[in-house]
Amino acid sequence: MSVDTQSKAQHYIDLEDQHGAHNYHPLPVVLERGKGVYVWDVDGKQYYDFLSAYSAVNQGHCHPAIVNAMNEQAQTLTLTSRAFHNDKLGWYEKYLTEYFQFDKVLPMNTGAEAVETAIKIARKWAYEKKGVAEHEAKIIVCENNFHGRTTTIISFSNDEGARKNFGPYTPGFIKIPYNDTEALEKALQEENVAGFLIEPIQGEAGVFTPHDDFMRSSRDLCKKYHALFIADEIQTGIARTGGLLAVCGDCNCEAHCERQEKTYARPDILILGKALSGGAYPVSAVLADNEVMNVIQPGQHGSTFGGNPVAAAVAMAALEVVKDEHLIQNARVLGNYFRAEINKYIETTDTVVLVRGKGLLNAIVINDTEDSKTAWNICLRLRDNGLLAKPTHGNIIRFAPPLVMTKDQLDECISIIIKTLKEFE
Ligand code: IF1
Repeated sequence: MSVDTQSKAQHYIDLEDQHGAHNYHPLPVVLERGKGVYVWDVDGKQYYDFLSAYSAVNQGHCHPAIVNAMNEQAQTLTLTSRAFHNDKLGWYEKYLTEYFQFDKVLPMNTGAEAVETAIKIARKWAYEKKGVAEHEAKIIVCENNFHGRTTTIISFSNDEGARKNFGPYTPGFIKIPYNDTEALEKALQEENVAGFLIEPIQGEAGVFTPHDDFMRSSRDLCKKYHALFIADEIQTGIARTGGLLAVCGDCNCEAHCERQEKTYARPDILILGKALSGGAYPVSAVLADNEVMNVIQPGQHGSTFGGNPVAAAVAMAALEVVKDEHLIQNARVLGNYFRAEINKYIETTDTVVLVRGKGLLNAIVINDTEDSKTAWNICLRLRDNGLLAKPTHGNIIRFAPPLVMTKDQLDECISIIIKTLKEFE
């Protein structure tokens, strides 16, 4: 990097620093363009994107089908609010509910809003269908969860940074250890439980992957105790983990199928976001069957932008891409290959302890303490070597490239990653 170009990137970083709230600590790289699995910085340097905007860009950057759908709709009708009908929403709702096999959808914009929506639906269901006493409904959640940043959601976080000094906190949540069926059953035996809210893989916790049948046994236990099984698939859903959803288990079909009956931990409430738009636009959704969704009646929930025509057009295009380009299979095959290759390297070194994940949502654990700067320093070096990834803790790096990657591209990425890790041996 010459002095000149260094100052160009620095200019943008300084602008953010001076005029933006300091609520983030980004890797020092300033991006101006993206295409497929690549992004380019303001100096024209090309990188592989190994974060995919936290799994929002599963379909790759600026996918032409998604961008075209967005452009076309943006020139026709952008927003009506839900005070009036529009000619896209119904088609989108039909498309989405058929795609994921639920009776109904409630459209929102961001992930946190969709999680809030699911919590509200679950509580209302508990009062009106389960007979829980007013104001007593409880929702079971897991330790080290990440479900967003609203005041209610951070109320049941145990991340100090996300939570501290934002109280008073919303009551009504029971926390259990992740991946602990016994603790779940015990919690479900408490009175007034409305549901169990879970990430099928904990992203922020370091791509923590539960044992194989944790989802199925959670679903079965929820059924047994008449509580709603609520899956936050905002990050894990839409092909990322090598299934249509992570709760699909071992089935990698493009749509719901018979085989899936054997492996699918079907949620009572399914929460989607991020890749629902391929990263082009904030689109989230909550899906459920009539028995649950019908507790919401006019005036009880909504959003100005939720279900707007641009969102509807973009989401349909984004989900078509998932099918057309076989992203589920690609994520599964490349994910298995990625972990196998990284494992081969791990056998030769003490630098990396393990690789874990599912499909193309993976992380490596570096042989250092959680409060070290090693993962950050490795990410800086990866950047220099042309690959962008982000630490989730001091010693964990998440690897989640767009799912439109080819095997040849992934091979190049694996060599960049191993070459970089070797610099830290
Ligand atoms: C940030 C993490 C990822 C999510 C799940 C809901 C939401 C998210 C499972 C909320 C959002 C993002 C938000 C992002 C960081 C990021 C993240 F590291 F913090 F945990 F992806 F792993 N449920 N996750 O992962 O969705 O309201 O943001 O649309 O900067 O906070 P949102």
